[in-house]
Amino acid sequence: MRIQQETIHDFNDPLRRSHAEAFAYLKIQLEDQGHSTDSILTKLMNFQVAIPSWALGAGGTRFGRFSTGGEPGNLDQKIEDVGLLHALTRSAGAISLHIPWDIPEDSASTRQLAESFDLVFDAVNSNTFQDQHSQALSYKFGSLAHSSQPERQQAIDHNIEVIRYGKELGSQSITVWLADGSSFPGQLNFRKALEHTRESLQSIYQHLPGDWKMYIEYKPYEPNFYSTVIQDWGTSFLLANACGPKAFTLVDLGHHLPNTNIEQIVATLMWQGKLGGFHFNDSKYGDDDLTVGCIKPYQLFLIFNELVYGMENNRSGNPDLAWMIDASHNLKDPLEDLLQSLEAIRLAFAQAMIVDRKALEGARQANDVTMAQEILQQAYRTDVRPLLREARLRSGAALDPLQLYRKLNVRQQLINDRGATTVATGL
Ligand SMILES: [Mn+2]
Repeated sequence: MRIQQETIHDFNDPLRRSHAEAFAYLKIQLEDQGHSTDSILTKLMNFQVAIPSWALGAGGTRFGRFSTGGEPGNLDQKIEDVGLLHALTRSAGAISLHIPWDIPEDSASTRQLAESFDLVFDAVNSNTFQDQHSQALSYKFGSLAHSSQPERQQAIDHNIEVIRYGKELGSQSITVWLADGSSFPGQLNFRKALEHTRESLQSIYQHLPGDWKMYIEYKPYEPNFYSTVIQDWGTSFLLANACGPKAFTLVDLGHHLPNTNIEQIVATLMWQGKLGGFHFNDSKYGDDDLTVGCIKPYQLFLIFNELVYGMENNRSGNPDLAWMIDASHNLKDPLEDLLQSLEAIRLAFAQAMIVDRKALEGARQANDVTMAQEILQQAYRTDVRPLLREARLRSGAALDPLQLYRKLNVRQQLINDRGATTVATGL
């Protein structure tokens, strides 16, 4: 299914007048505060968030799985779904694949299909957290950190294969997330496991093309419950440094213990030029994979506040960040959920861009704690949705993507085309 530009135009028409009023009001407010709305809009229009192939179906990572119907059953259909999101929002211009779930049969035609939706391939993701039918050795007790060399080598070879597929598709980065760890005290020699991981990552790094990056993700627990080899940002940072200048830490919002100060982690990594990418989701308790911004929108704003500061004060050469939504859950239509996540991410980004940074630094220098808090909350409490709508209007997207999605009965059309019981591959 493809959404035509004309459909979007017709949908926007009756909404234009009230949008124009709201935008004009906000524009005056922002310009009186010294902001250039055009520059904010340009940044918003350029801000693209990758959609992972595994977020397009109902999640299967927890206990049960309840299909929404019309789920994509192959790689082409996954690309089509991201194409829908991108047509509606013009802000989801990339797809992130998971190998072996998304091995392209014919890379050239897969690339062509993506291009026809104006999509590029974001980071490719390796998978050594589950066994595949065809593999010789099991990852039950680890992969890159495994106590025995043949298992480690198999996992290294898999990652090299993932890079090869990524090259064929025009991707320029690989994300490594390891489930390796232990569930019981005594099970693992911590030091050996970390040394093995470092050596394995270094072997993969040797196969990284010159213009590629490697992102090393961390997670404190799950699926292992006693220890995870790459448990936190510090361990990831240490490994990225051991690999070299093309390796970076990747922050996944859900991969922290409760109440961790994630914005401070962002500031530290950007100071060191080692923050590579970001996975968005939200959570109440752990790695809940909930819609971005649905539980802790203020935290998301505080994180973006550091990201924007880091990007504006990039003295250590932090690379452009890879942005991706990493969520997958059971209840909502996955495409609607992703539309909500995209909106929440862009909202936090826009709010962070209107923080009065000069006044904030002044308040900090004067130790005016009250005013520092006020300045942040002033930005957070500004309704910046007209900015998001204006950015969409200027880039040819729908003023209200979710409303148009429902109006077009997209899910029902997908069910008609693909059936009610399809299962997104790999989940
Ligand atoms: Mn992730």
